[in-house]
Amino acid sequence: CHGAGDRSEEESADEMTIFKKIIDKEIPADIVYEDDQCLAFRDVNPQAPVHVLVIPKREIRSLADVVETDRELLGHLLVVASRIAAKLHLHDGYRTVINCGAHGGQTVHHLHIHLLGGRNLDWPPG
Ligand code: DGP
Repeated sequence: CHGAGDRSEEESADEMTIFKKIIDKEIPADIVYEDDQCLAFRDVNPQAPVHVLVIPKREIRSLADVVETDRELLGHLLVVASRIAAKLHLHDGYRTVINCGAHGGQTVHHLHIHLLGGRNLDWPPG
């Protein structure tokens, strides 16, 4: 998922990610939820009226890097996304997305779930 062909416009492979800096509170974010395992905050470049990113506090580069022992954490991220959607009144529905690697359009190499809602979303994505 992040081999030699992977290119990122925002980050090189081994740098500390911007999301790690948000977790460490080195840079500000509009945080909507936090617990010991994860953090959720508003996307700086929202693609819908509600656009929240749910991330694990542990650094996992992408969905391609998850292993069996990540099962509980990954499930927790989805449960949190569901709770945030309810809290933000997305009663008409919403979408969760995980971009992975170059073809998936991943630009930040720290696993994250996009939670998008508040408008009718098109399908399929571009
Ligand atoms: P992706 O393309 O799936 O890797 O999405 C990365 C998202 O992260 C993108 O929608 C913009 C968002 N983002 C990038 N930098 C920052 C930041 O510093 N703060 C916040 N809140 N969001 C960011």
